[in-house]
Amino acid sequence: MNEFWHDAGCAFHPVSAPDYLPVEQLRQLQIHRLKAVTQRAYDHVALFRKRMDARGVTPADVQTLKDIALLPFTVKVDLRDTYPFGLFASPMNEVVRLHASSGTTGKPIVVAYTRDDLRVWASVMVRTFAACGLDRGDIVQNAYGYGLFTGGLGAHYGAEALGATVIPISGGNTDRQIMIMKDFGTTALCATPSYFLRILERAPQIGVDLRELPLKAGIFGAEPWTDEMRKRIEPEANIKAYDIYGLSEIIGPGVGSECCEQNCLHIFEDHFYPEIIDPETLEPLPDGTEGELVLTTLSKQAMPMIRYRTRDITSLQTEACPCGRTIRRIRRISRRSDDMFIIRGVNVYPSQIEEALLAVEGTAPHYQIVLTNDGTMDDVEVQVEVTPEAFSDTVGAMEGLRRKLSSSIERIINIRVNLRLVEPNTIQRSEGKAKRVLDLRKQ
Ligand code: DLL
Repeated sequence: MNEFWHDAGCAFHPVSAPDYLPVEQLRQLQIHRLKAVTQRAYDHVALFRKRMDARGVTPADVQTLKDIALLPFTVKVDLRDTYPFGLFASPMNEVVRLHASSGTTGKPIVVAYTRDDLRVWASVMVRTFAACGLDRGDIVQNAYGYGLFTGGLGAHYGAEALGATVIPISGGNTDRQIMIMKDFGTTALCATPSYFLRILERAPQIGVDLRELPLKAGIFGAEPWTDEMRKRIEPEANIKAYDIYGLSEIIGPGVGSECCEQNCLHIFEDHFYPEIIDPETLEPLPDGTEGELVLTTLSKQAMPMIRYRTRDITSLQTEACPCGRTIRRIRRISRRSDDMFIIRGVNVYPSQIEEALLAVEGTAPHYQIVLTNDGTMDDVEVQVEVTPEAFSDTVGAMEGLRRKLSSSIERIINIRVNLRLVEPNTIQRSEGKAKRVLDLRKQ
């Protein structure tokens, strides 16, 4: 049992000092850094300079934080168009690391780090782990994939810098994950929430009860997951499941994290300046209003990102968090503006389906949304696994469950979808990011 655990929780940890800066001081720091990063991007990145020139804006026009609205946006396509190194602001002999994120099509996007960038990355990951109540003495099993994906090395160096003991196991090989968790006394697991579901499902099959292990915390991110999912996971594993957020273009994991309140994610805004915009009009939205998260890296050297449109939908919460951190929070990201699909004219997000399914007892948290088109109209089928207990019920009971699920979805999205109950273990399990939507319309 980890002796530090009980004192951790929301207690102030020295490594997290920047989380608690007086707001005025934080704003001063941000404006100072915003001016510097704008100048750096203007001086060293052709695409950015061209866009600023086209708008008739110079770095000297940025004098207050509000002036950020003068700056042009950056989007994912810009990274593709300048593949591989076109957005770098540092010479190659200062770039010490590259990562890449495989997009849905063609070439990946490439991101770069100087030595200082790596220091910042480790520091925001240290703050992430501290916010989730971890400290030296914790044994952190890192099941995020190592490699070009930022999850593995990002979490690795952060946990090490915190002084925790890191097990660099990477994703996959579930039986070995469980054995190590048990034998090494893992106290925290870093993984995608969908991979943790796989671990959760496998453990009893090999005779391990996760609730009896020293495991106390799950540091889950890299994909959307709902509060309903958390309600399922926490009691089943007897852990606290924390949501952490980040994206390769900005740094990787370490952009934001929940604290022990588990209510919205603090953004490490001394390094990543958040704005919320209307994705249609591109106008900034007031705090509390839902819109697209736009991030500007305030300290990145190798690859500064100015007003990067994340496509992630959330809102900024400005009320003080009871944990005492002064950095602002965002609501959990339930959806991306580009993962929406339209059925019979209605906009639907996968997270709405997840919320509806998990609100009903008798289902396993494994589902898939299949989109088809018969030549005239789009259709959707939601496939959900039932628990082995529910599966052995009578036909009548199964039909009752199907109807319950169907109306639970209808209550949330206002239309009826085809709902198919499938046998336990038929939906593919993920070792990284889950693919919830199977879109067969394009074939
Ligand atoms: O997924 C970085 C990461 C690794 C974050 C490990 C957290 C933990 P990318 O592969 O570039 O980077 O994917 C970034 O994943 O724009 C979101 O759409 C989604 N995402 C990441 N974290 C969350 C989260 C990493 N907590 C994209 N909730 C982002 C919802 C998330 N979506």
